Amino acid sequence: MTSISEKASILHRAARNQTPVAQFSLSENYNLESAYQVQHELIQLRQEEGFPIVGIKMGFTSHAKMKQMGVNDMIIGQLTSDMQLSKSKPLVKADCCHPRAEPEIAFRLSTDIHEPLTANEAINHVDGVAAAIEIIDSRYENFKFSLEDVVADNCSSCAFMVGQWCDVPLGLNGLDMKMSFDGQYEAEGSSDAILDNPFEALAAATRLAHRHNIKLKKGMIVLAGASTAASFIKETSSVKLKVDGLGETSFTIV
Ligand code: 0L1
Ligand code: MG
Repeated sequence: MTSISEKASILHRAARNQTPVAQFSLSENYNLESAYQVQHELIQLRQEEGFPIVGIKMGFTSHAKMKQMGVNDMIIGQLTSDMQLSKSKPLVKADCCHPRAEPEIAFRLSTDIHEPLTANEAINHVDGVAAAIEIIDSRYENFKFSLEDVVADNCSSCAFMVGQWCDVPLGLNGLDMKMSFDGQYEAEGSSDAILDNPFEALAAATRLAHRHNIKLKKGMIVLAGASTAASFIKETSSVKLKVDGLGETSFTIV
């Protein structure tokens, strides 16, 4: 049985060397609480490299994905500064194992949050909303994992791109989200697929952060979850997402 620290360093090395490893759950049982401890140690290793936490991401926020995984709750991962892409910081494919892109919506927190909030309360703690693309990349062979494995692996977090921050609207339902690879349509979904209402994903983030001892601080980014299944990035050199009412965002891949 590998310890919490060993699991964290195995996953950290796998990410830094782009060499996927066998999922732990094939050879041992461990619980969700231990998995979050691994995640915390993994994030500590990134912080020791000089990359602070800049946000969190929600996973399994669609009912279809929860059903596919046989789980009935979401998962939460942590975003560090090295994961954030920009116009001048492309995704370097050689730094990834087998990346996939997801169309998402991002929130920016306007206050620290110390307790679980409802969706109606959470809306008062954000000062920006934006179109966002998350790049997930499992550190496990064949992108296969148990619930505990994926939580330990920081919920497959790899990179993310956030568009221009917009004022927070009263509702985020029914927004069409279209993702294209190299100008070609790749996937389309509705913001309704994000837990029926992206503000509910924000509320769930406050609940899971509180439960798993993850701090939510003013200025942090919250990725609310995907509106479609993730798309494999193969020979792609640019990814763009357009969200009704929130504009568009894009990044390049080298
Ligand atoms: O929703 C997500 O960001 C994915 C969470 C982890 C599961 C996966 O890698 O598909
Ligand atoms: Mg995601």
